[in-house]
Amino acid sequence: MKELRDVKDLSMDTGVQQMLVKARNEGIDTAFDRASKMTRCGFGSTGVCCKHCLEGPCRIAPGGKGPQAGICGSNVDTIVARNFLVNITEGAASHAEHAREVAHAILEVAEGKAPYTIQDEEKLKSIAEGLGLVTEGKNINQLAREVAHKALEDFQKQHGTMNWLKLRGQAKSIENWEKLGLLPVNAHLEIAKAMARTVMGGDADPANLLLGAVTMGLVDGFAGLHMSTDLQDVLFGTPRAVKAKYRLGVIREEMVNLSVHGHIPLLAEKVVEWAGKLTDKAKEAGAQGINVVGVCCSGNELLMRKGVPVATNYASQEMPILTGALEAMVVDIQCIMPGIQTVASCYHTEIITTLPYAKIAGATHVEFTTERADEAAREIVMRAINNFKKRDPKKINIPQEVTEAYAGFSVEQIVEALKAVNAVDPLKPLVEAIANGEILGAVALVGCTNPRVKQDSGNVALVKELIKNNVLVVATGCAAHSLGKFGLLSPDGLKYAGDSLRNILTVIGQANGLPALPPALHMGSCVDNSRVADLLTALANYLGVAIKDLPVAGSCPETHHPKALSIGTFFIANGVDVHVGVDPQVSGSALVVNVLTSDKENFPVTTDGLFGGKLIYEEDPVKAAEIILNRIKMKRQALGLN
Ligand code: CUV
Repeated sequence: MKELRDVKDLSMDTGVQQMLVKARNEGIDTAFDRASKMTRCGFGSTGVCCKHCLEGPCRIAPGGKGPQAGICGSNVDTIVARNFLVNITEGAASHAEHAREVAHAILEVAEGKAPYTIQDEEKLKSIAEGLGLVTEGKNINQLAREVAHKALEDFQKQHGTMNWLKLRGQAKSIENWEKLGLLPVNAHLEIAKAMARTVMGGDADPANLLLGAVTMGLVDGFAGLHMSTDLQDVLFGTPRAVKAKYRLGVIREEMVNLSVHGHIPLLAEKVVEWAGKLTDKAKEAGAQGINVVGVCCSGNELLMRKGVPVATNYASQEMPILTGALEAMVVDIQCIMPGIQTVASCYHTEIITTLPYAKIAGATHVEFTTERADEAAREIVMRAINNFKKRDPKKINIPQEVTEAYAGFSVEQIVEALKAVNAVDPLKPLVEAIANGEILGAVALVGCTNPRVKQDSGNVALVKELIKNNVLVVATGCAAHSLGKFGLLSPDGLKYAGDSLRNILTVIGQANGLPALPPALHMGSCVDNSRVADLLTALANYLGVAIKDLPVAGSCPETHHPKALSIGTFFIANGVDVHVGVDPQVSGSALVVNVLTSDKENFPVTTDGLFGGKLIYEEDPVKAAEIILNRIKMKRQALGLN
């Protein structure tokens, strides 16, 4: 049995460390300790294990030792490329399903069948116009219905190109994808096709499989990220800057604590609404009120629109339960560790699953559909209230640290903030600062935390290095939580920034009545990486260039999920370099590694050559920052900037 690691090596977050000690004292297993005990499979981690038929599993040993082809004759390049495409398809399918749920909800709202009200009519109108719909003379529900139908077409149509790709893609990127024959028709068709091409006896050309991965990245980007964000903004409002709190200290002993975990805000928003309505019941139970806290991307959705505090991010999702003061954790889809139920079974916490295709054995299931959103949310909150009396006071131990952070930086909010500096031409100050080098470039910090690596350390170290070099940082997902916990979503974090970046963010902040803008702007959940793409599209269009020409990059130092690979592929398809700090499990094939990571001068066919962006794999965050900075400088030079 492998040794457990010192808790100081598991997370930067002292509250998480405190809970890990508690877990060990109580004999409770957590993801961090399971990660220490788990040996990585040498074949699986390099992508060379093929399990696509019953002749195998076959695996190709590295270094030319042993068989160099599977029983069917697949070589290592085909096996690795095929596994990569399968991974990306899983990621894209997750986001497409998320978007489809929201599109379906909008249709029901428009038909008066679901208890939500459309919050951003202006955005609805602009989306409708972008989709080529006639808006004049139509009321909001009519428009919402037509937009929902256009969205659902992206899961049904048999010809042409996905509507959302034409709505949100940058023209120069679309031109390139069309030339390469990569445009997706509809999300479900492409996902089914990817499953069919990765089956035994299907596609056996590694280069072709990798191009299939790019199409899947486009499915994720448009029928996942963009569609989700657009329709969620319509339904729940477009985020505006908010101030909120981070870390386990947001859990309050005197309150009924209910955490919301997962991804789709349809559930999360309703839980917040009902928590507000049932305060009296909580008081009857002896609590002072109801405290909803966020975990992972549901946490981000609620933070961005409502300023709901965030308890923790992915790797430490079991820790809120270990405080002994969490009455319930309600979940929907994605990134939910089944391990939460094992921990909860040692406490009074009730885990509540809500969707028929994402249950956990042992958990309570309260089926959530949009039609019965109110009944379900009421039941969930009442369950939390009823659990308050079941607490064991001896087990309560809540870490006290809390940090303050700003979030809510939608593109609309960023543009509005810039208008305070230049009302007529808001992007001008930003573009000028990039042009004269005051801002070197921009990087989106995205993705997760991973129990195998010290939580938050890669995300924080990389961003400190970038802002020191005057790179503007935007952030999403659990990576943004890392920054929030360590002061980088607060103006105080500017002490780590280079002089010229600090000056610019101070000027913009002060024009908006704040001491300064934070060094990293929190743009939302993982699907809100669409906001990053929108910002890049706006900048590229302003300059009349392609996104691939911009001095920008994406970075994902601590990911764990295939979704990160599909989102990354979407950005690479747009010509944006994407760094990952965790092994993408393709190293078994030199061909695949070269296509994805080599510069265009160094290999005949690369994503760098086809799209202008490449994958960068580097585990050390400081070295990764250096590579990113060099690529940014290279792109600046190509634009004639120094
Ligand atoms: Ni979708 S994908 S751990 S919740 S960011 Fe969080 Fe974000 Fe990664 Fe999951």
